[in-house]
Amino acid sequence: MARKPNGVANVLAIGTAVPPTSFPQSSYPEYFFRATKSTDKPEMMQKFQRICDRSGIKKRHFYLTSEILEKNPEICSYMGASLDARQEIGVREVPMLAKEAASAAIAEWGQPKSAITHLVLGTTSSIDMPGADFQLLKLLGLRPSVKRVMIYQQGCFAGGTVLRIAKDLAENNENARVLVACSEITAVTFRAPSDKHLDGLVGSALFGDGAAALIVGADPRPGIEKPLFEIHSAIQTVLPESDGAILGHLRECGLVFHLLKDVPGIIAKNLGKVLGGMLDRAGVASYNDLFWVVHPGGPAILDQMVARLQLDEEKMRATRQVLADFGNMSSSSVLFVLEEMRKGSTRAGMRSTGEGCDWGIMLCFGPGLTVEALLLKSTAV
Ligand code: WCA
Repeated sequence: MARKPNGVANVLAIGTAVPPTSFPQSSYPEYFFRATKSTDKPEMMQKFQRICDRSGIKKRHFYLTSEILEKNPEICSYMGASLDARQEIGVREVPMLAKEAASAAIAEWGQPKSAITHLVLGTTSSIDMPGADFQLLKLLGLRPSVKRVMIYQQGCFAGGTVLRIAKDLAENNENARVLVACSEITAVTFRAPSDKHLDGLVGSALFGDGAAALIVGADPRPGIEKPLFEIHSAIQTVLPESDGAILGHLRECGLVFHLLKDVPGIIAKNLGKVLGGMLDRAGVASYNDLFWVVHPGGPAILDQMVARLQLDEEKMRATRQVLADFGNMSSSSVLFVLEEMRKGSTRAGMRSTGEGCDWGIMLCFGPGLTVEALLLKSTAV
């Protein structure tokens, strides 16, 4: 009988990757309307400019450059049949970007690839058989007997899902070392603006490309593995009265996103109930005693959350930094925030990887509305 490990799962390394081409947000409206041949719609362009100006984003990275868009004009239409072109890109590029992030995580971990026992991969940017998990296994040259879990089409909350699953795998299988990754490419959602789909404008202003990978395992080997965060508990829940607030439909025209204006309000209104148990478990009195690793869904969500939980603005530092530098990269985003949390803690000379706090909450949300939250404990820097 295999023995169970003794301790909780730990994050042992983190790696991230983005496509090389970045687009400044300040000039994106002009670029986007030109690339989609929509410059004859000046009012919509002004609205898009207003959304970009309010986005809190400085730049985003995209696999889709103007050259690639010119070669794939169907992706630039509003609702034209384009799934084949999008899939050709996503099926190839999602595992490639995941490989880059995973290689960085494995390098930081410093252990041989043969020590990886499980692989959990999340994406909403492609779908295929065998899956992106299989392609990643091949690209990295992992052992064929690595046990894989592929999580498709869950949207932004999958950044929490992959870690929740990795925690269970790490804590129930002796010597398990789980490679966890999320990889997102906006080639599946990119489309021309339309006044019939104004929430689509919000997505075009916010979404970006990126992949992140972590190594997760229990009972870190002293002197060999350096734990960054302990994962103490994980929850998933559906928010009340939130049906239809975030939807994504994969059709011949690609993935079409719908976002109600109410999304920030629904999330803020329900967070207290969802997270109260974690506050008790951490044994702290105030949300300000915790560090926060939040999905950078959009500035309105962060603003309303800060107001409702009466958080100090600095608690959103890592999240707002990732939003500014990369935009909303769906499931990958929250893992970038975790990386920014520990890097920022080191840069600022803090005593712990949680910007000086012992306990913290990782939070992400997506279609459903579904919330994933994990209670983390920081380690010494
Ligand atoms: C709107 C809306 C609205 C404001 N509909 N018009 C990533 C990558 C992938 O490949 C795939 C998926 C993903 C990620 C998925 C997700 O994370 S779900 C996204 C969750 N995010 C949100 O729901 C966005 C939250 N909203 C915001 O952060 C802000 O509202 C926003 C940055 C969009 C605007 O900033 P604001 O609210 O401070 O400013 P305004 O002045 O209130 O809004 C600017 C304009 O945007 C207004 O129009 P106008 O003509 O009066 O200037 C609003 O009506 C409009 N607007 N939300 C349609 N959901």
